[in-house]
Amino acid sequence: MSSFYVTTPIYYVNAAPHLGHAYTTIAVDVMARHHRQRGEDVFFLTGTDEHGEPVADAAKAQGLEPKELADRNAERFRALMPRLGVSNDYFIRTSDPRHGAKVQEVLQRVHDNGHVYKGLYEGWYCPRCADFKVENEIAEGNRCPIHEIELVRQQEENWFFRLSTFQKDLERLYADQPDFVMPRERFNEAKAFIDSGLQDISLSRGRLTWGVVVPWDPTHVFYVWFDALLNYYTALSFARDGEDLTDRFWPATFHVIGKDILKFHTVFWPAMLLAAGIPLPEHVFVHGFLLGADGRKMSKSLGNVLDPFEVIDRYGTEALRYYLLRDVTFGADGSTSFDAVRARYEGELANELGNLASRTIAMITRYRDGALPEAELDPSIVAEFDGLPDQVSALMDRAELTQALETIWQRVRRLNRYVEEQAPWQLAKDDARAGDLDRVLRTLAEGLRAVIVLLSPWLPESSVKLLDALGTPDLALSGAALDGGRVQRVSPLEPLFPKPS
Ligand code: ME8
Repeated sequence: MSSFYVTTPIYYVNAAPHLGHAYTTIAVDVMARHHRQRGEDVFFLTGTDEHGEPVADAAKAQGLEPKELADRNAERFRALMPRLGVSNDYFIRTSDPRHGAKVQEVLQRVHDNGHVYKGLYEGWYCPRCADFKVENEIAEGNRCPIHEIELVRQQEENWFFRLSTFQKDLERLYADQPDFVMPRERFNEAKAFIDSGLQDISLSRGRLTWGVVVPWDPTHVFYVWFDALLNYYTALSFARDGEDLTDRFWPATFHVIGKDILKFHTVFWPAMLLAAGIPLPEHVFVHGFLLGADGRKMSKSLGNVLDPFEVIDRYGTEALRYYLLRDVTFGADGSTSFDAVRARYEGELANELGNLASRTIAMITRYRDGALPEAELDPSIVAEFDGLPDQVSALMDRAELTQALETIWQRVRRLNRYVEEQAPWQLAKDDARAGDLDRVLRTLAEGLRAVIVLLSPWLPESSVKLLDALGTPDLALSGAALDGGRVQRVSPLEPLFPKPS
């Protein structure tokens, strides 16, 4: 059985979860569920990034110890997962001592392999990113381009990682593996960063105590980014009691991240793994940014933030899952708004999919007492569904989640047009056309079954309800082919996407 290991970034516990966190996590959940449908051995990891300056500073501002703030906010992230319908296999917290011990073990190896030295660092530092910025990353007015705060000039004696010695290795990686970073635009961005010449980077911080202690120099803690990146690797060694999953799932198949943390995942991370002698992940998929309704960066002060909990309360979890991956092409930036959620919910989930499901079940119930007679499927629809599961899988293999959803949705629309073209209510009036009605009803039932199996990663709850009503609970992707003969008897179905009260 092939394995599929997929991760989200681990989120900073300096603030509460927001739409951006929900977005990446839902996307990864869709990928994990799709690969489970393919019968693969799947592991889906998410969690929280708890060390370092961003968290220490936020705790201090609130008069808390960093661990207190971390405990409080990690719980909020953990509680978010079931609310989003997310099926993660483990939730890692980097304050877990088992993570710390493994980080020490791996970075000690990097040290022993000769990739570490002590030196003096001076540069422009963003405390919110926990990142020293290189020249082309400094915005006007000496500001952080992400947080828009003024950068701080910092100088300190640090342990350094010899990133520069991996220049050739990374160039070769990018030459040999054009799908190491996806989509292409992000690959080019990462490659340009490498081509501009790599400089050694700080591996430890001397001023900070909230972190994993450097084993060969206990006056330092590791720079939070290396501690954080290593979560993807360390989690496998302790996620299951008494079992080490590393051999089963490493290397990771996909790290999915936002474009704000590209450099860490596409440059620092592979170099660090090479230095430790650990195999590299297969792909890093970099998605874009969700923006406010006005197309500007979401910000509380601009009042343009879409609140995921408001969406869930009004339209349900699946509306949020569907909307985010439908309205904003996964990989690109896109604006978000409550009105746009409403439009997708009413126009597509309720009127297209919900209607198709309720009409199909109602007609089979009314005209055939709920029992579906044997009949050949309509060849025109069979042709349009031909190869569909493979097409969807191919798109999902490249994390093209929006295109995959669109490919399935075209069939939802096709089936609705089929109802209009065939007008089963007319056929039902004419006994001589009973065979035609059987064919239309069977084609609709099987088409509906196929689309909902394919849609189940996006709409996990609705698909269970609908497949239950069709009497065919199997979610396996192999069953999404339209070869007929599965649905035998339908049972009543509550509206899948009711009008919110
Ligand atoms: O960077 N649009 O954590 P973080 C889309 N701890 N996605 C967004 C977003 C937006 N407006 N805002 C946030 C960190 N995200 C580090 C990561 S990984 C080893 C350590 C998502 O809490 C997106 O996935 O700032 C982004 O990369 C991530 O949240 C940053 O989360």
